[in-house]
Amino acid sequence: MTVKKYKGAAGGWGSLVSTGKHLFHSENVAKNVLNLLKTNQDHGFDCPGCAWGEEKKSDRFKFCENGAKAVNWEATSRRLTADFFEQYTVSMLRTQSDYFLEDQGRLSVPLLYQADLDKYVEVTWEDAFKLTATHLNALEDPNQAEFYTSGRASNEAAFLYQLFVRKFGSNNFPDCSNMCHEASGVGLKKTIGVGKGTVTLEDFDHADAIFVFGQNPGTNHPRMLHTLNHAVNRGANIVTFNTLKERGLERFANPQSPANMVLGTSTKLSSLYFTPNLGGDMAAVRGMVKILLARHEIAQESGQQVFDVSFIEENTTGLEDYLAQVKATTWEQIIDQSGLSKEQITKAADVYQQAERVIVTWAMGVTQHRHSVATVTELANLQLLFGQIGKKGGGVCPVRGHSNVQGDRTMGIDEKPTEALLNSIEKAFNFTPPKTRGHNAVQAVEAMLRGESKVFMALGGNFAAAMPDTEVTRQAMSRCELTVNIATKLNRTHLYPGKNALILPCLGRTDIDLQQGNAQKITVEDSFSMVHASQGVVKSDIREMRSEPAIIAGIAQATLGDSPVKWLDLIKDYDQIRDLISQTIPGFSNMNERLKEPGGFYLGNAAAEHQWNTETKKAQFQHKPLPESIVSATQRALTKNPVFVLQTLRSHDQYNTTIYGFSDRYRGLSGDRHIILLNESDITALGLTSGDKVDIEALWGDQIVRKVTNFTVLGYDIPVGNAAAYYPETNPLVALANYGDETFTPNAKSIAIVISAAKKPEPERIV
Ligand SMILES: Nc1nc2c(c(=O)[nH]1)N[C@H]1C(S)=C(S)[C@@H](COP(=O)(O)OP(=O)(O)OC[C@H]3O[C@@H](n4cnc5c(=O)[nH]c(N)nc54)[C@H](O)[C@@H]3O)O[C@H]1N2
Ligand SMILES: Nc1nc2c(c(=O)[nH]1)N[C@H]1C(S)=C(S)[C@@H](COP(=O)(O)OP(=O)(O)OC[C@H]3O[C@@H](n4cnc5c(=O)[nH]c(N)nc54)[C@H](O)[C@@H]3O)O[C@H]1N2
Ligand SMILES: [Mo]
Repeated sequence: MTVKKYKGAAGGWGSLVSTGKHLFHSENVAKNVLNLLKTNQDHGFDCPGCAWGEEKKSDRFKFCENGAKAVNWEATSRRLTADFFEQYTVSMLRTQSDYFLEDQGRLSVPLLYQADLDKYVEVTWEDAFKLTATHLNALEDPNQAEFYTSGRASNEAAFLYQLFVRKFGSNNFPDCSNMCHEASGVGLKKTIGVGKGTVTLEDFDHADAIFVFGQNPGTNHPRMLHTLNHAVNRGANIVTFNTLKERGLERFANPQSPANMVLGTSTKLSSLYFTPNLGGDMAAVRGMVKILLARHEIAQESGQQVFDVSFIEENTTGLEDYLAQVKATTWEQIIDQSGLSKEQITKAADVYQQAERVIVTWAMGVTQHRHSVATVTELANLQLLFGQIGKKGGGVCPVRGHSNVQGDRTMGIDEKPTEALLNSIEKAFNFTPPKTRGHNAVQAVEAMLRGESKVFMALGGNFAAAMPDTEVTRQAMSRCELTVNIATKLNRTHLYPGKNALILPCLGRTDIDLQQGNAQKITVEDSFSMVHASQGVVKSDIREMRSEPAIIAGIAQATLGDSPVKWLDLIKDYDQIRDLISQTIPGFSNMNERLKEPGGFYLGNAAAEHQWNTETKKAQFQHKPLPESIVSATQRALTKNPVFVLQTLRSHDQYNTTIYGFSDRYRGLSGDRHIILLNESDITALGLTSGDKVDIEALWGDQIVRKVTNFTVLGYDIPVGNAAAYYPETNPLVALANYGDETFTPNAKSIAIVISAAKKPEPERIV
């Protein structure tokens, strides 16, 4: 395998050709073309790809290449039935790749694990619900069950789920958000009082500069490239901080622009592109603030100002402590940790200062480090100094992952619910929900490992593959008395059943959801707090599949009876669920009526209106020192060999744990996912050559050896000392206890590792 530089721009013909290939693969071409045309249209379904918002202007694409993959993989005509398990035991399936599991098509009948046969067999829905209810009701304490949610679940499904779990008596809501943007929520809440982004999509039309940190939109939020492209065409500056030179952030060709497509032209997106060390963003931003502070102090001498002093005075607290912290941070620390020079940081500060309106966006490159909350608050501090929060064309924008992960939280999927939420549930449903904090994803695994939690239920997702410390997580799952997975496709989690296990096949976004003969819509919330309806268009061969709300209602009815609501009546018409949401969740009053507005409705953002929902009722500057180092001295002391910092990231051909193929097109990589990217000089220093096989071992400091073997090392444009490899293959390297301060988010982007020549050829790969 080699690295070929991708010469095209992101988007362009490459993405159209690829979209066509994926349409073909799903064996459903006609239907899928229909699907694409209805994705994110007013009467179609919300793209299950990502949480970027919808452009209102009709000249803009409503779907992207990777949205197309997500749609087509879901809308495949292949069906997995119980016959499949006549050929395979669960143990046999463990030796198959994730790609193989996914490729078996949609789950179409409820399945029950039979431990003696090591197989799943068909079961009726009624028996599946009964078995679940029996296990749940047999627990000594409701907190002995874990209720996971992955961010594709609709608002309606999530609302019912949390109501069921709270009435059952627990706040154990491990959530994919715990592995994702938790730090954004925690950091923003502390600083500006709202744990969500403050901008709308329209703000991007007014920004003078957009700073993009730790994010690969070309692959993960392709519709964002269109927004950035429009901003550049207006003359806005894009400044990127990314450890890798991501093609999508360098150049973009709009597949819908005749000039771009016929003439082969493209737009240069980032006017400045910096490649900091992994975990170096906080230091880089601290450096920018240090420069801007010095300029502010000089300006003040002549009665001028660089910071927005009146905004700061009116709206904030904590400025002095923060500026003292900035002054205490040395340039030596800043340069060493960021890996950027003072000149580079000065250039970034220049663009920032010259822009009247600035948006700062970020994703996993910021949120999956130990000091992620501190990095998020540093970004928010910067924006506060210049009064950017709430300004038209300015603000903070954590770009969410799953298409409804933000909405699920809004609906109450939260292991640490607010008083206000619990009070309104009590008022609306006349029972007292549990007040004690529940388990997040890491705590859920720990509780299952200890044997304390005995039931694991998942509303979507692929917990056993997405979570760190793969072996440990799988052991935890296997120890359960019952595991229940509500899913569209077979995945690795299903291969680690508890003593009893169910797989319950559900409808996806693209499918028509008929209840009482009427097609139902569901709703989702995007990264910009816009809530809109989504309605499936595919009249599939749905066999025994049921909708997520119907499955939750079935389980709830079997477990709790008609309490606190008549579950089965509710799902006859989802308007009724929405009426309950209107009664319970702030911002959703009159929901059914407001959904009729084209494009849905805006939930609003208090911080953007300068209402600060913090303890002091002001925006609060935070004042954290930089982390001492990214790899601790104790970790370094564990080896005499060179230590690298590894990030685990997504290829262009995957959706989280779903692997579509083996081409990481924009990075010029294809054929194999078991690779590790290193700077060419680091490869030489290790006595290796690009293309050699290596073993990778994590440095954590407990007794467990965390190792992956036989990866191909490849020379790449990456800063010295940094490494990159794909997730989920490298999840065995992340210790369960290696999580962020204040978040419990696994540190998937800063894993201390050592690399050595491979010891022996590996037997066949499992994942
Ligand atoms: N097609 C597709 N779309 C998706 C997904 C998918 O898997 N496939 N997943 C969805 C989900 S759940 C999420 S959360 C998002 C994820 O969206 P991203 O956050 O874009 O996903 P990652 O692949 O983890 O990419 C991290 C990016 O940050 C950079 N980076 C890593 N560490 C650092 C750092 O310390 N500093 C800086 N400056 N840069 C760094 C990496 O080089 C990479 O470009 O995408 C969503 N959309
Ligand atoms: N090392 C490392 N680990 C990571 C990350 C990383 O960057 N590095 N990223 C983390 C992040 S950001 C996230 S969000 C998590 C993702 O963690 P998850 O959300 O748990 O994982 P997914 O791969 O998105 O889940 C895919 C499965 O969801 C099911 N599914 C798909 N659509 C639907 C649907 O409509 N309904 C239902 N019920 N099921 C459906 C299918 O069975 C499919 O196999 O992984 C995290 N883990
Ligand atoms: Mo995510």
